[in-house]
Amino acid sequence: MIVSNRNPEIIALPDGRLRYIDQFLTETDTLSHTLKNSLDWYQGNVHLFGRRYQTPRLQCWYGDKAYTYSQVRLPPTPWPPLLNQLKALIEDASGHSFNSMLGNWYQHGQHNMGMHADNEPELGENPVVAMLTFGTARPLQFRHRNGEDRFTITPTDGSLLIMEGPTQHYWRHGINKSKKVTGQRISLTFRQIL
Ligand SMILES: [Mn+2]
Repeated sequence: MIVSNRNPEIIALPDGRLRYIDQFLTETDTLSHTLKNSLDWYQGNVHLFGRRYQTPRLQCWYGDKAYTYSQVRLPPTPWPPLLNQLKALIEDASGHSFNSMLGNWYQHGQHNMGMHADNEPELGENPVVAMLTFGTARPLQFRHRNGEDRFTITPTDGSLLIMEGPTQHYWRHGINKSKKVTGQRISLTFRQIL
């Protein structure tokens, strides 16, 4: 595993801050193949208005502490060595520490992620989320809670995107369905649970 770029592009949003590192990792084909085969992927459920729906993507979870996400409690799960290596690289590049990772696997264009903020209380005052992307680039939409400001970034294969500062207070983010997308995307989102 080789880090090829460490120079972040700093994106100052109103009430938010992103750092984006294009081509952070090389050899992404091998990595993404290993992640698909070795991580414990499952199709989760979300609870909305008293009903249960299948999550429109596969997920996996690794963490030192339990995490409650969309009203589902995820128990502590030990880290595979590869994830530990990736975590160390991201900690080094970002200057933040992480103790958990939520993975998302979008297998086709109908897999998506609704608009949300990663603002669960156990993520602390200003949650930091560091997102590694593998495979097909899909637009990540940001919408400010003021209903006016919008921003779109399309993280490419091997990139690292860090969301930090007050971003999760003021902005929601999500990935839309797309009829044009045929390839697959994996994102690994590292967090710190207090
Ligand atoms: Mn998120």
